[in-house]
Amino acid sequence: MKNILLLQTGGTIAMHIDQGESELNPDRWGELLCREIPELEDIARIEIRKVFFEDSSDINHTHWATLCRTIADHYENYDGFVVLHGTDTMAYTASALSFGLQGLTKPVIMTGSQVPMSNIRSDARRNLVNAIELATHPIPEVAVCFNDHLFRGNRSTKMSIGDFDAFASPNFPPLAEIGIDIRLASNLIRLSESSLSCMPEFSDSVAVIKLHPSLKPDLLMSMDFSGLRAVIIEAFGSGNMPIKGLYNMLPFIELCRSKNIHVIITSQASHDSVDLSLYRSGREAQKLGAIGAGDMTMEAAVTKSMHLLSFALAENDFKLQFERSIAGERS
Ligand code: ASN
Repeated sequence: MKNILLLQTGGTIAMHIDQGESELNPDRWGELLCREIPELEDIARIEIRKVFFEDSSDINHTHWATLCRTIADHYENYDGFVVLHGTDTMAYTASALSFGLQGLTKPVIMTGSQVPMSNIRSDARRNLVNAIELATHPIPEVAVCFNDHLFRGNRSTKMSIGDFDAFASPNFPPLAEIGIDIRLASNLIRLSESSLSCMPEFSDSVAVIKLHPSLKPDLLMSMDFSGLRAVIIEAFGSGNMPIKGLYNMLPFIELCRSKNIHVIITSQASHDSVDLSLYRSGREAQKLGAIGAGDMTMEAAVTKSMHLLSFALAENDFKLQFERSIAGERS
């Protein structure tokens, strides 16, 4: 029987409905789990560890670092890891872990739920049982298990607030589908030839700007640029932006570049890939040094920039690293 370490970080899956109120309750959680799902013991030998206990909106890069270190510290003693996490920022944490824990030879499966475990119609039980079962399989990746699907972590994104089918992986097929049997897409699962390398540092000098018609670049030009090392512009379509009159974004990109701030272009369309060569605005941005994010999710683009900025990379090396796949995050 495999040994699995279950890491608790908070989120709805850990909530307990008490007198009509949902509260994060770290102490009740372990007790509830053992009482309500005794059959977990038939799947694996499970040890539970509380790493922290947060609504996932309060999770930041320091929590990612703690998770990376916790997994690395216990790596030799377990066959797989399951991370219980709030759904709101799970895709960010999954992406961050994929960059912070490279060369994985064991599964790191993240899951959570839309409804607290103690609620009769909760999805927590199914997601947790599936995640633990998957952590016993040969899946040496950081992945998100939700509603009978397993997605590569750095390809996943939260799509729904109210649906049990809360996650999707718009530009990469699921790594597994869970029905009567578990169907692994073995041809898609990354195999590591190296050993684990834990890189828990992430820079927080990154900001995302979402374009919309009539967004005034003047507002952006007057912001405080100190402490900023990368700007991610969530542009339209294949990476397009206004380039005429009052709303021309190119002077803003030029200003960022003159301050050695990396400019990365992602898209508001989640399917398919940014291609800056397709239209004039993309080509102009590219000439100024903007980098296209390809088919990466926003979560992957943000965490990858934060990861790369933690190294003292030369300008061109940042671009080279950003444009290649480090952990299967882009095609
Ligand atoms: N607010 C919760 C969280 O992300 C949402 C959830 O887990 N379903 O922590």
